[in-house]
Amino acid sequence: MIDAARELVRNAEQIVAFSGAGLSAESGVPTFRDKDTQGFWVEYDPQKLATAEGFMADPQLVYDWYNDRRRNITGVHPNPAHRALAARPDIVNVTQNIDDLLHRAGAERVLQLHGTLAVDRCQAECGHREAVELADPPPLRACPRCGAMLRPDVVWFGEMLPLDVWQEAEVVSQACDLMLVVGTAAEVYPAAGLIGLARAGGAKIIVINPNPSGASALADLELTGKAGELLPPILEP
Ligand code: BJW
Repeated sequence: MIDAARELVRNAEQIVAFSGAGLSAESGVPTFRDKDTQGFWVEYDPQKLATAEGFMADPQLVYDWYNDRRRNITGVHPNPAHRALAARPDIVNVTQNIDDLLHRAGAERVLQLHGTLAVDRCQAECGHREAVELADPPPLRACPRCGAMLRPDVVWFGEMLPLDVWQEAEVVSQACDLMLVVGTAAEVYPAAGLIGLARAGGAKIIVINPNPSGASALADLELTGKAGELLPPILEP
């Protein structure tokens, strides 16, 4: 299987790596839906923590949860999967992850579909944004421009993905001839729809995941295992 994957990689002209929480799991960042690795949604209610309604109902709870995640991320490091992707500047990374581990590994092209922990923005969408120190994030506070609450610059359920990032992700997914689908349950849309888009455009699909996922049915090759163990041998020259 690894040899077959290496062959597909060797023959590809444009590769997109579409990733999810499983990419950062071996760094110690919890996933969302895994029962065996204490996924966030096993313990917490996504309606309370990952919706605008949840934030408006209890902004302190939601903001504190994201600040905990910000601090946790500063204590972890890119794993071999991040480094293998970063070592290939020809690969476009389209990720659902809001951490900075691909960047820290040195990846040059990273499209973050669901935003980033490193920025706060105005919940009332007045346009104000500010960078946040991940190791020492600020407390919940009002927007200096309009007085509404500031919130993490991430995409919650029911919200649109950042249009420029989404459009670029659509273009590269349609144009690629190989998509590596790494560490995602492929259940959240519209992000998961990029896999079908790539396939419809003629791309081969390699799925890397220890478990079956929403991408399994679209896979030309499904490698069962951890990203940190499988990606380095597949991507190394
Ligand atoms: C490993 C591993 C190892 C473990 N190696 N692998 C079409 C159909 C159905 C529903 C919808 C639809 N279109 C829209 C929807 C609604 C909704 C949705 O998709 N719901 C589904 C859950 C049913 N989508 C939305 O609301 C989106 N917005 C939208 O559609 O706007 C349009 C609109 C707006 C307004 C009006 C009208 C239209 C927005 C979705 C935003 C998702 N946000 C979150 C939180 C972001 C911030 C944060 O991080 O806190 O994004 S939810 C959460 O899920 C997070 C993730 O990015 C996302 C994906 O999760 P992921 O990465 O797949 O993680 P897991 O945990 O699920 O899976 C991990 C995988 O790794 C597993 O498979 C493991 O096996 C594997 N793994 N260790 C490799 N070592």
